[in-house]
Amino acid sequence: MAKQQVNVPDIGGAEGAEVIEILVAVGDTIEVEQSLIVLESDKASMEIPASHAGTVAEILVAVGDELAEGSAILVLESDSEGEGASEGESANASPEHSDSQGDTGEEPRSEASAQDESAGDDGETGNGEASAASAQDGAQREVVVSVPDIGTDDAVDLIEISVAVGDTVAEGDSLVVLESDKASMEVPSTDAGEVLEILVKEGASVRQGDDLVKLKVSGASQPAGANDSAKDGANDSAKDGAKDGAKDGEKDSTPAKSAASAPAPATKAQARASQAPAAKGDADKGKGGPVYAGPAVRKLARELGVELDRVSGSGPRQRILKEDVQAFVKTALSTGPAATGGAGIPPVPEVDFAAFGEVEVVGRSKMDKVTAANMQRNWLNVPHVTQFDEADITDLEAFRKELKGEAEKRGTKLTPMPFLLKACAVALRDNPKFNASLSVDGESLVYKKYIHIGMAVDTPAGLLVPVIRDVDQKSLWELAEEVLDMAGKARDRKLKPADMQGGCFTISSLGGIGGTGFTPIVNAPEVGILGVSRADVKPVWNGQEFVPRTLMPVGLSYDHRVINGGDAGRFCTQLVGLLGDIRKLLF
Ligand code: CAO
Repeated sequence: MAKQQVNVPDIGGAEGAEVIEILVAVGDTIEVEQSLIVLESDKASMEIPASHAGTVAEILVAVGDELAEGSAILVLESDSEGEGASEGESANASPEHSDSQGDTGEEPRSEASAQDESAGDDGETGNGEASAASAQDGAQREVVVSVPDIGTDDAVDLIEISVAVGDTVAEGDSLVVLESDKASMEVPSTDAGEVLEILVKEGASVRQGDDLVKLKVSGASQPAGANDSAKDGANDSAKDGAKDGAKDGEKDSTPAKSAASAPAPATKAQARASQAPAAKGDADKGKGGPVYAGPAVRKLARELGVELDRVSGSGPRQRILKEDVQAFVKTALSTGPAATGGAGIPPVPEVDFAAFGEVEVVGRSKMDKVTAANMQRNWLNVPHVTQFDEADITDLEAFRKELKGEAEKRGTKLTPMPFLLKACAVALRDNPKFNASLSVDGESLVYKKYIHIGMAVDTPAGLLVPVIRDVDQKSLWELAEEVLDMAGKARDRKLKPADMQGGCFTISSLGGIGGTGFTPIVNAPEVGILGVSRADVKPVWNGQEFVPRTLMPVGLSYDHRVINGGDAGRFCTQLVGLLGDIRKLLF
């Protein structure tokens, strides 16, 4: 097993870039070029791809760490000979640093030869080597800043010009913002100076090397020493790349000279990198589309805890500007959580309904308002999943009908509800997670050793949920009586607060009303609720023929922080099995 440390490649001069996402875990098998982490500087975001295949043995960074070129990212383990460096050796992650020399088996190129080649290839302007061309030497000279290596030959949109003629810019200031369908990146100024001319229009399609902005720069052209050092950087990269490539046997797709280019997303890694937040934006389609925002805006939004898909952009193509993020925060602070719905959720706009016809405004009861608040709290706090099934209650219904006379004699009524309570009690006993609650800090589960089940009751005043205690210890007749009693008290508003406390699980039956299925909201801190719909006779294939069976639809909603799909599947399967053959309730 060869171990190899993967380091941050040339990130185009960014001095410190923050780890904003780690995309792999220890034990993951990594392909060449697979993204490992996402780095973000104040100018660009970048995914750092793997230069080698292997298994992640160790991750050496954490989200929030500041990394620079050469910082260790992770250790890869690989068993294929020659694929990686030998144990303990390190490699820069960027494919730019793996040279084709490895393929040919040639000696690594010397620093000089790498530099010479780049000069020869690119001519005077050093296209790709430096994105600025000096027009004139002397105390004042003109420099044209062009599109740097953006990692693609395709044209990209220029969506924002961040400067105006006459502006004074510092080296590194953003001049324009480019955006492809997946990425956005700022092109920084290569020099300090004054903007003489804007050579492009907003909305133009541009490619690497296209001229963007002409600057008047004070002072002589870059001193030889400075150039040298830039070249040295490039050569070091070339040298490292050649060396790594020789070891790695991988192909270089970009000349190593990119190290000397402007600090814009100059390397392939960077260009891809800027895809990271944009791709994220694509996923965040709260407003029904991708989020258009530059890295600096994304950084500001992260710092302020603002979800960009909730912010309306006032820039071109609804691009979100810094001012938009600031305005969003101001509004959220001034309107407060009641109006916004909390958690930064934008309020539903107020509509003058009377403008469309006659209306009547009726105040809501306290109970309605409390129920609404509870529903919203539970809906927002609990990640819900609902599992559906159908219970074949043909035999249960036959048995229930047989007992109708006896129920009357007892002065009670035997609906499906007591059977549901009994079946749920058995399923809760056998699947104790459903009878548990999550501690407030999320660190533990509280398993309840009692089985108290809430029963949603539809009353004229609103929804009430009395709790039937120790369901597992009560007979069907006792349960039938209690269902009637509690439902009656609820409708007569005679329930005491204690009657509605201590539930472990809830049943909401709309079977007497109708419907084929619904997704009930978990009554937190409970973790499960069973929604029961109206049973109906349906044809069921018994292996030879269709036979009429009475099927009762059930929907089990659960808190996915506590319950997994497998748990819910087992609970539901047992439940419908118990209702399908009530003899099993005896065990
Ligand atoms: N399929 C077919 N028929 C059903 C049935 C089902 N799943 N469940 C009940 N029935 C039948 C009953 O057998 C009864 O018929 P009979 O009088 O002929 O026997 C009839 O429907 C009415 O039953 P019921 O609703 O009065 O009694 P119940 O014990 O089934 O339910 C209670 C009691 C309190 C749960 C119910 O009255 C109720 O209030 N349900 C509404 C719950 C609710 O609002 N949930 C939503 C909460 S979230 O908004």
